[in-house]
Amino acid sequence: ERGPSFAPKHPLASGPVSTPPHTVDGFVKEFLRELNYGQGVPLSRSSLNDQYLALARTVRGYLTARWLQTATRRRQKPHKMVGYLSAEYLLGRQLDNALLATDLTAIADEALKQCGIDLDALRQAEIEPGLGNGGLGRLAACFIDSLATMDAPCVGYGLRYEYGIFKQTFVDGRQVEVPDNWLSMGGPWEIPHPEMEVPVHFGGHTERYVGEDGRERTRWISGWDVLGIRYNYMVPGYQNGVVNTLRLWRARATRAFDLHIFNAGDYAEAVRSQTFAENISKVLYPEDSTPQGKELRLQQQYFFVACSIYDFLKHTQPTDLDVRDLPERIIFQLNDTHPVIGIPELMRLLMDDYDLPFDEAWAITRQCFAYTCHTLLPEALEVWSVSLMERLLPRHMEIIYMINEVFLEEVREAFPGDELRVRRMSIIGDHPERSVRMAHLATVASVKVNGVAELHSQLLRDKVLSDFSEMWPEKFTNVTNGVTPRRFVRQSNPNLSKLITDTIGVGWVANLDRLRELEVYAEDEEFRAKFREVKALNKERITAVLKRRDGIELPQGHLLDVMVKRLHEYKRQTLKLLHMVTLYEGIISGEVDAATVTPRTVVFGAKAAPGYRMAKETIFLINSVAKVINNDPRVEGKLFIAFPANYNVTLAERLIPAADLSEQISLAGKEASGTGNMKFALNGALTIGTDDGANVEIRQLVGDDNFFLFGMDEPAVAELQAKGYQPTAYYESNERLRRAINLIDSGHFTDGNREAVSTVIGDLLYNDRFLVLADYQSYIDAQAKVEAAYADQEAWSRSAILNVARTGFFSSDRSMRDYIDRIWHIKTGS
Ligand code: HBZ
Repeated sequence: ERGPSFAPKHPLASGPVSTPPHTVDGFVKEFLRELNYGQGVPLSRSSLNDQYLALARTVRGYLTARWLQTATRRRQKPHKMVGYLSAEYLLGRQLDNALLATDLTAIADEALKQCGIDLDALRQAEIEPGLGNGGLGRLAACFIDSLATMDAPCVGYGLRYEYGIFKQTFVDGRQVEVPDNWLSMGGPWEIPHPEMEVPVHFGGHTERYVGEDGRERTRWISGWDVLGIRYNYMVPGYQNGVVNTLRLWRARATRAFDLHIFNAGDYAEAVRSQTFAENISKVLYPEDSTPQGKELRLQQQYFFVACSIYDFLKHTQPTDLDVRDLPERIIFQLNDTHPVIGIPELMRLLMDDYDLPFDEAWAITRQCFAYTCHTLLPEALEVWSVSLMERLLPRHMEIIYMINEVFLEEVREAFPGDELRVRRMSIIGDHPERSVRMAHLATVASVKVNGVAELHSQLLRDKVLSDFSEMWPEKFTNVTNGVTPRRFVRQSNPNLSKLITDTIGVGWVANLDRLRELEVYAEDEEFRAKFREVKALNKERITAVLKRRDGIELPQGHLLDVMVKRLHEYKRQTLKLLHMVTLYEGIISGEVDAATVTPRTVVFGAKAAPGYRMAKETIFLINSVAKVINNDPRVEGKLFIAFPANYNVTLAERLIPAADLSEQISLAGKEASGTGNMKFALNGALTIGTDDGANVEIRQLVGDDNFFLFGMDEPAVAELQAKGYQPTAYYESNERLRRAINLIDSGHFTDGNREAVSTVIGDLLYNDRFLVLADYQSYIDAQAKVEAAYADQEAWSRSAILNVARTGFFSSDRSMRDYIDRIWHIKTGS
């Protein structure tokens, strides 16, 4: 292996290459070169995939020059950097983003035209890398985009799953998962480094030994090892010449792994054990809550974190660094608890490899991590059984015990005589089995702990981690989430982007506060008309997409009402469904004249975790209700439900810009933040929402007149639950609710099959953990207000424009500014 740097004689050896020419001619040449020499085909014989791969490679070439330049500049003057540790990056398609970042869209379009190729066709050939479940993974992708745009020194670290989030299909209305083989057509955006292997150890045991200096030390004799292979992805800043790195790890078997089996002559067994090692980076776990405590998942977590920390220490930091200065060089941001095993891993390296005593290693480690929590659901807090930890990572388990011991001493000192508190706060829990509470470990070791919206951070302080916030109030902080305006406005909504740029100039894309300048135009009739034209064009675009992609024929001229997010009871897709059934029941019972109904199309997009029974039953129910409502002539085409399968980033980019109404209807106190809510508001949809997560801040910013608030707030929820919630009481006292539920229960939507809906209906009536029935009437009333407001198109447009103008705060650039100033303390720019 050639080391990371050597000293060649050639004058160009260390200099950064130059960017290929920014001209149509130059682009054509680069493209044909990739096609001919990269793909090995002449243009006249090339397939669509050949052309896509050649185009991707061409654009990547433009990025690479900037990437090398950025790395060289950073090496010359190393500053403290961020290691963003995340098990998920839900990146979405790369091509458009890379074209926009390099300002090559128009050039590429013209160059391809000269070759007789349609850029749009190639765009559609890209399979999106779906290396995440939902909000948490997409947030990581937005954050690294912003950090590159702000020229902040950051490496994103994660896993290169061979299979990302499953592809959702519907068979007879039920979700069927298909593996997402996203690399099957080639991975033009990644640069593998198979020669730079990182050894990662598992299993075995630890032993004490006495070093030459007479001091007792510990070593870990592992039971089996795998290798981490580095895959680099480029993360371009927006038209600023900066390209950062996303480094994803793939597991490969060691040679030693199977050699002795080979020698024993069992070839098949040798190959099987290789598969075992490589399984670690095989597939993304599709659960986005209720962690199952699966061994492979812990292997994944340790694997990517061990590779990442090793990579930083060996390759990224200046070679002359003294590990005692580590806190001036790096801050590792923990994206939820998934990378928290990195804390004992750094301790292990400092103690066992760098020979520091525990106290010194602990003092350093406690300055190198910060933790973001993304949930409030108690069942979502990760724990690992001590027995599994002892078997898989015995040295780490010892270190966790040591950490816990000194930590609990601190607790006893701060709260003498309060042994109940000591037990509550312990990193080791006893029930239902001895286990490691990863959120406690993260909180103890981190410089800062943050929630992802004001309300969420407050509830973390007051409820989930209250003992910790009493002990360390200054450790707790909030950073409200954000979304990247490059992907979610500039790229996904070109019509609105043009209108904005024509009105206030170009600067808003990297400075979203400037959207404020649009506020005055809310009063401008001509501007409002143009704004409506944009919405209409975007509705045409999504109509074409759904027709091509799903064979769905969207009715025209409807209010477009969108609820897209993971399927979860707390998010309450059933509440939206009850609303639609109520409208429908009103018509077929003859109570409401269909002619008077506001034409409304609801689009659902939602994947259910494959093992989440209630979520899957809800999907079936939505599809069942859709089929009946969409085909009942009594509705006169006024109501329509579309549920395109496989909602993903690519579909989001088309759907969100077309929406009139954004559904953010989780039970108050359950949705940590939400980020879809921000994307809708920024694209000029009005929100109907509860006082939950970042909805609270959206409403404060856009104003009550431009937001449809409904439902109980968090204290009211807590109160109702404390006094004992009875869903049947709501069912019995509310006639419209009763009629809607009865209609579903009668089998009306399931060909008379009542059994098919009993899981959802039974839960609503006799359990209803997320108070759907309690918020039903308030929701129905708010929807009536939506209809009244929509009837006045001028007023609606005014509100929609104000939503755009007042939500620049939700740029992930602002989130990153907050992390940089209040948590990381790093410098941006060189
Ligand atoms: O993180 C989401 C929150 O539910 C949402 O409110 C917030 O806006 C977003 C970003 O902060 N949480 C997730 O998306 N969580 C996961 O995807 C997840 C994945 C694997 C797990 C647990 C959670 O093991």
